Amino acid sequence: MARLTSKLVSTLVCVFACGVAVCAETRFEGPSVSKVEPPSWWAGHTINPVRLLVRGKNLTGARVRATEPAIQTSSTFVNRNGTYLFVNVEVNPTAHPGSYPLILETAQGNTTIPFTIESSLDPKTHFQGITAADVIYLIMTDRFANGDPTNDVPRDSPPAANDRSNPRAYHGGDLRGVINHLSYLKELGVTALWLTPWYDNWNGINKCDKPWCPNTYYHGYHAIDYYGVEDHFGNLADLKELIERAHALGLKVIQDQVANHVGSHHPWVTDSPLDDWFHGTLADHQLNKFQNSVLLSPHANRDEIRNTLDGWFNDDLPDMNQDEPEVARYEIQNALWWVGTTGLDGIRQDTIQYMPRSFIRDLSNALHRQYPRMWMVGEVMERDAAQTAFFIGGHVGWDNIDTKLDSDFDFPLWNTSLLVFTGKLPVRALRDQLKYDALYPDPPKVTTLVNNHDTPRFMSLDGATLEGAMMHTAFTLAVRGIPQLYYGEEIAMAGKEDPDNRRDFPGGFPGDERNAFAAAGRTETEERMYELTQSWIRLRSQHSSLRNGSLIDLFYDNDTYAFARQDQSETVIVAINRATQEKKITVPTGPIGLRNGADVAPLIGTRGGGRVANGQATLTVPARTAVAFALR
Ligand SMILES: [Ca+2]
Ligand SMILES: [Ca+2]
Ligand SMILES: [Ca+2]
Repeated sequence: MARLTSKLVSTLVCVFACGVAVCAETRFEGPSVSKVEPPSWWAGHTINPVRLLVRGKNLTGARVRATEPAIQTSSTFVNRNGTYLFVNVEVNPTAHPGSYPLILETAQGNTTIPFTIESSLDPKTHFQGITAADVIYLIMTDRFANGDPTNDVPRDSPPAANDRSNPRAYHGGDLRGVINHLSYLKELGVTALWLTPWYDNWNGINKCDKPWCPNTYYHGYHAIDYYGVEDHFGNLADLKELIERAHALGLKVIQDQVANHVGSHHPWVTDSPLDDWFHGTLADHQLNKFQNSVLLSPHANRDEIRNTLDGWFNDDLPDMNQDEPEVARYEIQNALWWVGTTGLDGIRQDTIQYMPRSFIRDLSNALHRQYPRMWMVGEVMERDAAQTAFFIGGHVGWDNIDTKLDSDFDFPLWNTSLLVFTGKLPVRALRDQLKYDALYPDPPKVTTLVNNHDTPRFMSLDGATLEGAMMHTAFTLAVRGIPQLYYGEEIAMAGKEDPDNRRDFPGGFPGDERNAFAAAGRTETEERMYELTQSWIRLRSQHSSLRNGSLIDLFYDNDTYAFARQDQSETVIVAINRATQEKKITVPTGPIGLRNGADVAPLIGTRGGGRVANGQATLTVPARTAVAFALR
């Protein structure tokens, strides 16, 4: 990476034994640099100085100096092995973009640390944040579309690592494939894309005698370089192009960040920057027992809490120690570097509850300080709303910490909706779950989901029907929160547990028999699901009350749930009938402030309307359907 200008110093070292001197020439090698993190920063940034982590060799005793007055260095620290160096770089607010190499000197020689000041992206059109006006679409990059077959088998990757017949191998999907299908996503109506992690992962293939082998890290959750783009997916230029082209179409982009752990092939695992960089070592660490509720309880014992925060997610995922200030600083800078470098609009933070709440707060604050609209959603994969509500920002927990986390996923409501629409719970369970919104400081800020890459697809659940999938999607798009779809659910794709739920999108890959990105390539079932999804997204975009309105329960029983969404300008009633016959339900209109004679106009799912009379409206809801009415 750096041009090496080291010199070799030789010294005669003599050992005296039995009065005889034995001498040998020892050669001391000069310093070298192989990695600088971050490689660039900005003038006028809220983080100043930025702290660089430099990887190299023979760094012991190093001093670092700037070559230009626009930047200044301080607080250099070198680790015991002389393989990592930390240094503060203070950037003068008036510094111009350009190259600002630093000089690293030891007694044995010197070398340069490459470093650049970048120009800042326009905050009007970047870093936009996510709101309830958005509909998020989750893409597993490897499984969506292959737009560039030349990156399918990187040079150091064994051919078997790229194999579409192995559900745990790379299948060839990439950033170019997403770029090529932006118009499909625009047409569907979604407004934000969440891509699974694009950090560089190891290119090899794991072999073992277990059912999950051979496997690869096609999913991206095992980073070996927090500043690199996965070479199967493309490069940084492709990523920047994707984000600019998405923005040009009015689509936002969300990065999947994984601060909790890295992959076991990360160079830090065999040579750490600091002894406490990770919780434990590859040979000696705790495994997380996932007793997650101890994180919620003020009465939990310290050992259980430490196991949940410090234990490795599995033996293959070394756990980062955010209680070490150098780790926290590294990770906060890394999060901000991706935002500033690419202009992305939001972050999904993986396994967020396994990191200290003080770190979640510090990360959220740093993001908001630099990018006021920036948004981060955390994965707290729990079915208990008390647990998810504990982690969302806007309120102080028993530990006196407000995480400031913008959003977390509403797994409790997702779980209830799946059970309802596969016939395992009465429909009124939706209302019964929503009553726990009392636990959230601001319920509309949660992120609702139809499914994700860690959950079986709707159509593969016990009791699944197409009508059930349609009601589940319609409900998710009509209830409060920020809805998140999962690629393929809009065409009712099937798939059981991971990795079966990550099948290739039909038509995204060379040689596919048909192309479900186009209506002509979709089956009748796929087309019905696509049109239902598109229609409810459109309805949401046309009605402010569905995006931001309050939610008022009107009617609930074993087969039916009707609720109003209401804001200053309008009222929409959503009614869901799971029964196999049409139902007429009578709802009170007084609580939503409607006078007799108001018009009940069908919006979606039915043609039948009516008028408010005697303080009531009677709604006709066809069998196994979700419908909506406007009240005027
Ligand atoms: Ca490819
Ligand atoms: Ca790779
Ligand atoms: Ca952890």
